[in-house]
Amino acid sequence: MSQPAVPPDFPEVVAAFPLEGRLVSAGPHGNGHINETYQAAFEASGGRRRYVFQKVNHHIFRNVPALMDNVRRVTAHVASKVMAEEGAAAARRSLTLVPARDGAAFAQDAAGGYWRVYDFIEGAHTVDRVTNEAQARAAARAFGKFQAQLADLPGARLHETIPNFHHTRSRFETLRRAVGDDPAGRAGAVRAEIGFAFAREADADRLLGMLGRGEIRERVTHNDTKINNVMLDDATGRTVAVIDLDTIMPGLPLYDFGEMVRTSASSTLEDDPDPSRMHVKLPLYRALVEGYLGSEVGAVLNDAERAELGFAGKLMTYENGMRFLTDYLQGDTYYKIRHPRHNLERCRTQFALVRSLEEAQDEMARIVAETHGRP
Ligand code: ADP
Ligand code: GN1
Ligand code: MG
Repeated sequence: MSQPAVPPDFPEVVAAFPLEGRLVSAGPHGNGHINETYQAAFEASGGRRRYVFQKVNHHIFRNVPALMDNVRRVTAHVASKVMAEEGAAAARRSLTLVPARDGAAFAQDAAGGYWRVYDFIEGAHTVDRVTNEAQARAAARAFGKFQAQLADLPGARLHETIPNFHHTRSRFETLRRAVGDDPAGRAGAVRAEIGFAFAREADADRLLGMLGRGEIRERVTHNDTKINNVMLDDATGRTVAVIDLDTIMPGLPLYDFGEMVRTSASSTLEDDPDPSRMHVKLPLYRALVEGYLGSEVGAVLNDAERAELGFAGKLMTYENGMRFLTDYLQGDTYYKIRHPRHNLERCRTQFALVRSLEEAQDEMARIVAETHGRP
């Protein structure tokens, strides 16, 4: 197999960071939808060492210096907590930023692109789909613990790296505008999906209403708790570190839990082209509830938040389905796609999961009540 590509200006990017040794290999890495991720290996006197180079998508993240300020604060805070708990073994339990030669948390290339470097977390991997209950429980425990670690983050309110990121009313209005403008001429062919989204408009306001009434509160949240944003140990399968910190900002814990349900209690991949294969798997849902409420965040959540753990999965799946549909209508400007119907297929599979979650609401409520759902 030939060496996979890196951008032509990669050597200049590498030179902006004080890394020891000679670059011996580099290539694309991971499976994210947003950033460009590469791994690079260096040969130095002390041996071989790998790093992750990421070009942050600044069309999506409009203020990268602010984003990197969040990342710097969050990685330092989490590292100090993990260090206090685990000592030297903590090195791979959180992302470690490598500052650029000028001390900044990122470097810019000649075209104005933003690059950052993390230590490579060795001996670990990510999965795009949960395959067993132990994995779901462990991922939920890791994300729950991570949220609890951020509960006492010192300093000012974090920057909103994408304004209104999980503001479902705003996501709904963006979809409505895309349907009206129809810039790619695709709306006529997706009336069923548009109708599905519009029929659930009231759901868009449910958590926002609770927030407005003070029943639930804003906290520091991860906001992208997809299963492939937690690294798992190659040997034991245990969770190693929560990654992908770009959307850490003020949010609702229910967004994080809902995103776990969407990606970790579902029967197939997010972009399975056959929506009939997609449904909620209740044993995985139970494992998520147990892992999440059994983690340190269990002591942080109030009763109103617990009561919405069933709805949260539906809301985030609905939101993601709307976002994929919006991107399809807008001509595929946001997510990386591999073929022209990719976003539409993702939308259909998400909406199939919404339907399945609706059918399972009572049972999910029972599972929450049976677990640690009551104080
Ligand atoms: P995106 O926002 O595009 O999803 P991520 O930060 O999640 O970007 O990175 C993409 C993938 O790269 C991850 O799913 C993971 O497999 C891998 N990855 C990211 N950071 C590291 C790291 N520090 N060590 C090893 N692998 C990593
Ligand atoms: C994106 O970056 P990645 O692939 O982890 C997206 C999430 C979506 C997800 C859908 C910044 O996540 O919000 O839920 O795709 N991230 C951003 O797979 O938009
Ligand atoms: Mg990711």
